[in-house]
Amino acid sequence: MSFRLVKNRTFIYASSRSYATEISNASLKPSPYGQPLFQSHSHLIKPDELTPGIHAQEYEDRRRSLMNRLPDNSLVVSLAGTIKYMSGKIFYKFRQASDFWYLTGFEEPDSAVVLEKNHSARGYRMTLFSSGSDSNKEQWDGANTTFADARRVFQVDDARHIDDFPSHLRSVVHQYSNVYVDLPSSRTRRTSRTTTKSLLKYLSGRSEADLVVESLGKSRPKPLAPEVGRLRAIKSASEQKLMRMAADISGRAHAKTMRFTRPGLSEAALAAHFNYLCSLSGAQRLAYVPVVASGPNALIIHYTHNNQLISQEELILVDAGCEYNGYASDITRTYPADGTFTPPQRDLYSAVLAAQKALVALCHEGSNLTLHELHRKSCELLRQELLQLGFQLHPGDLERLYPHFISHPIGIDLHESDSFSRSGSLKAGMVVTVEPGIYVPPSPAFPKHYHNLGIRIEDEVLVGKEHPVVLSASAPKEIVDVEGACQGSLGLESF
Ligand SMILES: [Mn+2]
Repeated sequence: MSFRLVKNRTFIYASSRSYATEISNASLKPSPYGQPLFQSHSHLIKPDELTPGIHAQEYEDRRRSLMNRLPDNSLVVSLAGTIKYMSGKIFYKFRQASDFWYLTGFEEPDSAVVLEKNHSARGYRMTLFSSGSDSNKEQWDGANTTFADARRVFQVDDARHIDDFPSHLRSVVHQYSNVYVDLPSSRTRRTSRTTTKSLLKYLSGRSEADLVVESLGKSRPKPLAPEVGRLRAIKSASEQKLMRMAADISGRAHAKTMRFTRPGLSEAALAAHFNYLCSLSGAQRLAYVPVVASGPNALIIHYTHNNQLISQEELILVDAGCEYNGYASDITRTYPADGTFTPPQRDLYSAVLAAQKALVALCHEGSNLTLHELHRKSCELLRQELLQLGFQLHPGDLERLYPHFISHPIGIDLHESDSFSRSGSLKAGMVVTVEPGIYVPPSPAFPKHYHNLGIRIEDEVLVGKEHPVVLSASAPKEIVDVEGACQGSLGLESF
């Protein structure tokens, strides 16, 4: 039966171009490219796409929008990520720096791009610096993008070796009165004072660095992140599609992890199961270290030890999401370990759920809300719900029960908040989380039957003109659906 099917498919494809593609793919192992391209990975990338789901033209549009917004005489420098090491020479799987990736789609470490605003038809000149091909290195790590491919595939005006970066910068920087660059340590540790010298040490590790420091120093660089952040805040149609897919993969993994859960298992087993399901669906990694908190562990907001055992009648709080084709997802669900909420668990869950749904409904442009206002609403709603459950709320009590913020923007980064103002109104095309929670410490100030319950419900919401779209809808949220998923009655076979 299966043999016949394969033969039929071969017959159908034989007269089409896709068959030829399949044949040529087979001969492209190992891939001669530095990252997946249609020619080598047609199962991941369509012909016009530069990275899965995003066309080369969209990358061009992003750069153009950035350069159009900047004043004349502007120079933009964006730096790729570097490989991080776990210990000695043992490296972590590489993830590209977010802004660099947003502007280029280029996935190799130790690279940089320089965009010089000019009066050409394109409006700017793009120079990409990378490691280029190196046959010695290739035997160990596989191919890098050649400079010819950088010009052809990534549409750069000039492709050069990263070693030429400092001298190039030095030769052009004095021509520009506005230089936009983010210094590496400002991306990782915002509190530390960064110097231009550390940037160049990082970039080149060469003695001529000091000369370039002088050049940059005179031009007083401005931060690039807020400029790119403004563009990244509004998601394009293709970004929305990728984010929906990321949230859908994570949502279904939540549903299946509910089904997988039973008392006696470890929190780590649940985390592993979630991770496995996301990987199986094509996610490249988890977007963050997941929280799998059983019982009172849920009172620790960022509980990531995930190393205890699940007991009967406990709630499990899972805050987990995958990264898919460059976009993060972020979902929290809280559910009963043995499949049925106890009455106090059900009451507290219903309270958080009612508030969460009311807040989600506000996430459209028409309500003209800022994130600060959404947070104030969440405090009001949760206060009302808690009073109805018999809580006596004295000053400071609500902050104790609900100690975190309601929302953050999400996209390429899990928290796209660094350059996002909580005082700006929600605009169509933004994606934000809505994540109220209640965490009841075992204090005589609060009703005893709610002690040690921690509940958070978090969805990802695409802000619309007139209504919100919940991207994480595949994760069960209503009590009947959560209990159904835990007990195995929710269409999980469709995973
Ligand atoms: Mn979140």
